[in-house]
Amino acid sequence: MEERGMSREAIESLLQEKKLADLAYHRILSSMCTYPHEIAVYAHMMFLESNLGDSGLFPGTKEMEDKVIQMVGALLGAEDACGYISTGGTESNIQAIRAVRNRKKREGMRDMNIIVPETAHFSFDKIADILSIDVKKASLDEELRVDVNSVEELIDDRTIGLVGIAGTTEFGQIDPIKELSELATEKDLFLFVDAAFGGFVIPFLEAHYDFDFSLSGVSAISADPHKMGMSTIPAGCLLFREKSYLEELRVPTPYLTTKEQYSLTGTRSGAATAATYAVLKYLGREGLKKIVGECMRLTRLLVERGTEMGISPVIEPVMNVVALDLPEAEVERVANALAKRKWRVSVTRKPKALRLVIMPHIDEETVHAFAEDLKEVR
Ligand code: 0PR
Repeated sequence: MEERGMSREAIESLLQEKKLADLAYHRILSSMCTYPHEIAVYAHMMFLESNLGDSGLFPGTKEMEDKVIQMVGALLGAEDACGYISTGGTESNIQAIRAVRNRKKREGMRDMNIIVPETAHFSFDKIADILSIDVKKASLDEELRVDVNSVEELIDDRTIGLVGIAGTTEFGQIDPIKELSELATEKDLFLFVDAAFGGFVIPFLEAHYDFDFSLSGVSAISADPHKMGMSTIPAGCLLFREKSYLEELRVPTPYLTTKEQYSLTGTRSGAATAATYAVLKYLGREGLKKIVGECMRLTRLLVERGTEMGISPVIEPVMNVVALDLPEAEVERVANALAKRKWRVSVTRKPKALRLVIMPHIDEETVHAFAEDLKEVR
């Protein structure tokens, strides 16, 4: 830091310069984030100083948090679910598994493991490290859903929980949560559904998928408002069916205005909570459904354009994620050639494919412009 501060104008121009270096979302097809809705931005700005880490000082924000948990719980099949607003999918994943780990540790269990699909987000590798548990990876079926037989084979007497993904990061696939729920019930295991991406998509799709608390074996769900919920970063929702699991995360906070805390972080943005509250209230289910509907229409359009040039998707898209099946040796070259044309795409691991996420910042013109460039560089 310099000894003397700079003028406001100088700072503004510095900020402008940095803003210009950042990419605008409109040609980004690799991200699960998007521009937050205008009403979310308005609410975020209004509650910038609000800290849910000491929520007794901000009872208005706390009320909004409780209301969001109730709204999202109802959306996901359990109006009386309990939980809190986290910083996003990674924190929610850590905390969901930490809750069951703590429960089992209290009961005297050691050397625990959980079983996740091979497609699980890399945050589960962090979980293995932070929580000192073994994270076993179950194999997939041909449609890139977790193979429930493989999950069952991996269960042993040290297994404390199963994880299913409703909206996989790379392929947007939904695991057979109903079968996992039955297995979890039969084996008396905790079942966590990572719906960080799918939580605000699946309820609004034309097809029906069982993936939420309406399945009695589902113990906890994560769904991120800062992905398809149109809110600001950082906003994730962690929900438990039973309060007793949330209680496993309780830490006494002697000198704060509240006696306890459940979150992983201490100081915690009330702004993103206000943003989430505002945008969910503003859009309602109808508004979210419209957004998802448009993303799905454009997803189908992109698949059509691909098919016209002889490129098919690895799986028929279930949600607004498309993985285009190019010859393995070609994928990186095509991704790089697209990058030269200012598109941002990503490449999946297994199978290797060109991954495109059709977020709400993508419009029809953009899909066509992208398809034309793809046709030229492939
Ligand atoms: N669970 C699933 C299924 C996810 O897809 C993700 C993130 C997480 C958990 C973790 O969520 P947080 O990143 O909120 O902690 N999925 C994207 C990914 O890692 C996130 C992302 C978003 C990546 C924007 C890039 C980007 O530009 O690919």
